[in-house]
Parts: sequence; structure tokens; C-alpha cells
Amino acid sequence: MTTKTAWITGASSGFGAAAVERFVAGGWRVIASGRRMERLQPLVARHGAGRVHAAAFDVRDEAAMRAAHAALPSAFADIDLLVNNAGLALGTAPAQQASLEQWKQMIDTNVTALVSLTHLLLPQLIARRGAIVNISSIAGSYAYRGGNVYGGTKAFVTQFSQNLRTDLHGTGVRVTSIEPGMAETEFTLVRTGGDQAASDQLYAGAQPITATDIADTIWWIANLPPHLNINRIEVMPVSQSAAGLQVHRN
Ligand code: NDP
Ligand code: 8X3
Repeated sequence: MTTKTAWITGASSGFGAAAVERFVAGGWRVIASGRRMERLQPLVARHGAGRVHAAAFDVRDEAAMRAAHAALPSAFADIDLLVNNAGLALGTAPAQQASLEQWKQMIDTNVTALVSLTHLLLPQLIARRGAIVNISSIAGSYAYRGGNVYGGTKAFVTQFSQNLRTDLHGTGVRVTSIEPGMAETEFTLVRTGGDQAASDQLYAGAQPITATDIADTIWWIANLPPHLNINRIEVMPVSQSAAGLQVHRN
């Protein structure tokens, strides 16, 4: 069987790092990208340069993204799967108190960079009848206080995924939007600007989704028979569910 290649963004932590482990264990080659080379290099050391290629760059830097693509070793050049996972939430304040800079960073990372990498890889994904897995969020479907722009970016990811599917009709390329709920990774540490206590408090006693749970979901989707496409999948921990609407009274 020929060895397949996945490009997993956000591979230095959380879902992405767990997905690297899952795909390497399953016999795939993986391009692991993220800003922190010190987190990517150990993946290469552990699995070997023939199995994992580390590409350290900021996804918001389109020139760096193109350079990383152009510099792929020949063994990693034929990409079968793009996992658009790199992303972040910044801040929990309501819109009227939020930072515009943080809003722009979320849009640049979660939306602009995601479409840029997708656009760059589409020709070869079509040529190889490959697949795209976009990591969206339940925040794109359920409003919550402080979700403002983060939820907006994820609603974009979900809808972009569905529109991609429509445009790619007949090409054999599969597209999936995965929409996880509360998962324990570095996500809340990043969101709160490094507040470990706030992160610990959010997850305490809740048995959240783990990074491995989402890595297994990506693996399952990528390895389904080629005539099947999971369009969207929403995953929550049993401990999380939707709550009702709010009413303001004078
Ligand atoms: P982590 O913070 O653990 O991982 C985020 C990853 O994104 C890191 O590898 C980080 O790498 C990368 N990243 C962030 N900004 C950039 C950038 N500018 N350039 C390159 N890479 C970047 O969080 P998760 O694993 O939880 O998050 C992964 C995805 O899952 C995100 O899109 C998130 O929105 C989504 N998600 C998370 C949920 C959760 O509850 N945890 C639930 C639903 C969706 P580095 O810092 O090295 O650049
Ligand atoms: C992360 C899930 O509910 O914290 O996307 O926004 S949530």
C-alpha cells in the first residue's frame, strides 16, 4: 500500500499534536506545522525525518506559508489530506469590551490563513482525490457570552467547508467540518493570556473531550471508504449541552 501524506496545521499542541501521533501510528507521513519549532522538532526526533516533516511558520504570513510549501522534501510533496486545525480564541469579554487587535488576530488565523492554505493546496488535492478536514467549533453554531468574533470565525469555517464540498462536486475530494465542544488542550490557556487557574477551573470535574478523542475522529473520517463523506460532525463531552435563551426585563 502506498504511504499517504497529511498536512496538519497547529501540530505543536492539542488536537494537532495528537493527530500527528495518530496518523504516524497509522503509517502516514505527516507535515507538522505551527509557529513553535521547539514543539515540532521532537516529533521529527521521535518518528524520524522520513515520517514527520516539521514546518515552522506563522499561518498569517502568506509568504512564509508558500515558502514552506515550496520547500517540502519530495517524499512529502504529494499531499492527500489537509487538516486545517491551527486556530485560537482570544479573550472572553463581551463585544463592547473586547480588543479589536484580538478580533483581527482571530480572523487572520482562523479564517484568512485557513482559506489561504486551502487555496494553495486545492490543485494537488484535486489531482490526488484527497480530503480536507477543517476544525470548526460548536462556537460557530451556539452563541455564548464572549463568543463574539471567535464564534463568527468558526461559523465561517463550517459554511466554507459546506460550500467547498459543493464546488468540489465530482472531483472526488472529500470535505468535513468537525465541530468540537469543550476540549482540554492549551486552548483556554491561550484564550485567557496564560491564566492556568482559569483553564484548570473550566475543565475541573467536567471530563472534557481530549485531544486524542478529536485525533481519533479525524483519523476515522480520513480512513472511511472513498465513496463516503462526513459533511459535518458535532462532538461534545457528555457533561456539556446547550442551555436556553436569555431575557432582559426592565
Ligand atoms: P491549542 O492551543 O492546544 O493548539 C492550537 C494550535 O494552533 C497550536 O499548535 C498553535 O501553534 C497553532 N496556531 C495558533 N496560531 C497560529 C499561527 N498564527 N500560526 C501557526 N499556528 C498557529 O488548541 P486546540 O488544539 O484546542 O485547538 C485546535 C483547533 O481546535 C483550533 O482551531 C480551535 O479553535 C479548535 N477548537 C478547540 C476546542 C477546544 O475546546 N479546545 C473546541 C473546538 C474547536 P503555535 O502556537 O506553535 O503556533
Ligand atoms: C472551543 C469550544 O465552547 O469554548 O471552540 O468555544 S468553546
